[in-house]
Amino acid sequence: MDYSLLWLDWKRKSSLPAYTKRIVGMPATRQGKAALRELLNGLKAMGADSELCSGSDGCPSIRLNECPGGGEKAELHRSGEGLALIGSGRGLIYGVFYLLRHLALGEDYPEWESSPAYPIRMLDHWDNADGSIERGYSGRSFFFRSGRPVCTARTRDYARLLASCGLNGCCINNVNVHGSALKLLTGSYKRELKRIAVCLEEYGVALWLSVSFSAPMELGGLATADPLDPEVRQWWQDTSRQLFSAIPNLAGFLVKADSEGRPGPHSYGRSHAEGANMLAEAVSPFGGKILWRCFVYNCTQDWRDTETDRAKAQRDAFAPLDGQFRENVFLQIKNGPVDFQIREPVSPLLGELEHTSSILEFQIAQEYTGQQKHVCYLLPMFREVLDQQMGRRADRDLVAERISAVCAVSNTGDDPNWTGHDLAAANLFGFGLLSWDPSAEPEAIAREWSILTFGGDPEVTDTVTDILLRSRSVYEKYTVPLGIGWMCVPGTHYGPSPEGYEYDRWGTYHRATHREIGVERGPGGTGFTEQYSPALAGMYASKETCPEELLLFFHRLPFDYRMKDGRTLLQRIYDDHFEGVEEARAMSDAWDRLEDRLDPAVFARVRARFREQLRSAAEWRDVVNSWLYRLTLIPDEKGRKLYL
Ligand code: GCV
Repeated sequence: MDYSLLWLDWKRKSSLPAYTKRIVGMPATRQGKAALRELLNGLKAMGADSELCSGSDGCPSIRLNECPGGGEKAELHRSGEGLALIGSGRGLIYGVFYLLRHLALGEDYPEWESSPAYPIRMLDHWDNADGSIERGYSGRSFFFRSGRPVCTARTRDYARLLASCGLNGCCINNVNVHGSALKLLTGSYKRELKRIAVCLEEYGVALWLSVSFSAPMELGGLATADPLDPEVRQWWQDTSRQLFSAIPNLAGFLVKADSEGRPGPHSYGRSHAEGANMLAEAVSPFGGKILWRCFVYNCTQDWRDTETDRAKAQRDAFAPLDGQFRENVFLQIKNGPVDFQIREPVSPLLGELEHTSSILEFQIAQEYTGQQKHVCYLLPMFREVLDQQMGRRADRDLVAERISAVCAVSNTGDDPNWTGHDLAAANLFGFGLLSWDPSAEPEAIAREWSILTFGGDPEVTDTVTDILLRSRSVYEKYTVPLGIGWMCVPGTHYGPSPEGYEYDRWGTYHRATHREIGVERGPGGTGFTEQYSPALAGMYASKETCPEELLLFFHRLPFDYRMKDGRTLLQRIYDDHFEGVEEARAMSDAWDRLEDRLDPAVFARVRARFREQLRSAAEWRDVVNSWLYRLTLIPDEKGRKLYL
């Protein structure tokens, strides 16, 4: 095998509870059998001498009780000296992985009765048919090779990894559908897609496909893709019927329409609701769902236009359509109003929909957060989003309670360690756990992931957990603190370029002059704050009550603005950059001290990534600070060097 099994590489335990010796129960379904196999293999790897028995004969045992149906609930109960694991085939899979994880953590008798918070918990791959991955930082696609989908042993291990942390779906191709990926809808690749779907299905992972809105023209030879055109509707219905009947376990389509140049209903004067509903109608007879992305904004903005505010675009486009979507449509909403920056407020659209299902989209691919060369543990950010009270309802008002599903842009590729940076796998694992239970604690997740991945050496666990928990704020400090965002190199989005996007068309401006920086988004500015409930709008609109870490997202401020601790805004930005680099160095040093406690190959890989992180962090510090110095001619109060 040329890849690792990440946290599923169970480590040998010096002792295990007596009940691990006997396994009782013979699940009937394919998923139940997979659960049993995982249990036996997992226990064996941990050193248990388990046997499969027809009865417990009064001895402690693990009993698997498979219930009919396909629900996801899992129950784990004490039963005498042993354990009973109860669930459908899928439930047993989640229960077995939960049990194995807890045995690996050295925790005996985990009582557990759990259902996932959301019925859809998935990863979105931005994999292209040629094997490249848009915003991929860990090798090439393991779903596509030379223009065709492929199913390999890795597909199965991927399904195991997903199920083991509670995930139940993946969309295997890029939302920007081009090249031979277009043909995934036709008969050309049905055999391969079926193999992938069947493979994923064994672990309860559904297959999703991204589709192009203009497929009826690109593939069907029609003159239009107008969603109200009878021939177009028929084309989608026929295509969906053929696809769903050929591919079991196909859950539906993901669509990026009228976004960043992708085709969509607007070209025909139709609304997003008309576009999405037409597709929803086509997949509805097969239980299919449509995930319709809300990442819609003007990407050809003139930078001199100060009226248009990209942050406002999604709420403006979709809130008026609330209630117009069919019930099998989910609006897919990125966590922030702009685009996966290290710090953004929560998307106001998440507080708007009362009659439409939504799926919250995170990005664990670290496009703007260090591209898996920098360590950046994203779970604290995800929890902040899920825990945000939107101020729109008396109850069930948290984002976690308002959404109906969750997804994340995947950070995996065919690198032997799956995620490029070994520590980035914590984001994959953690996103899974959080999608099952949005109240899961980032610190507990980090600790668990570290133990499962590196073994139980407390020094390693404490150090790795500490690095992970500090990493987001460290990254934020040396890159774009205070919510300013977008100072990265255009196109690649790696490394600093403070004015890289300033005079471009993407609507992401900070408009810095020698006196001030930031976009005013309060009522006296673009009015973006008004998109929130009165409580949030008021908080963000005032400089005094706006959370400091978002100050420059919401406000345009002079460089001599006094922060709460008395420093000027400029000095705070200088300081953050210096501190961020020092804190990155401290994380790297802490890793170095683990040298004798880790597998040498893993240690060396992560050390090399830390070297690059330190180089890049220093570059960010020097480029941003010297740019600010040249603009303002105000030196650092502490007399540090501010120019390259
Ligand atoms: C898949 C950002 C990324 C694009 C991505 C887009 C999206 O703009 O840079 O690569 O396209 O988001 O989410 O659709």
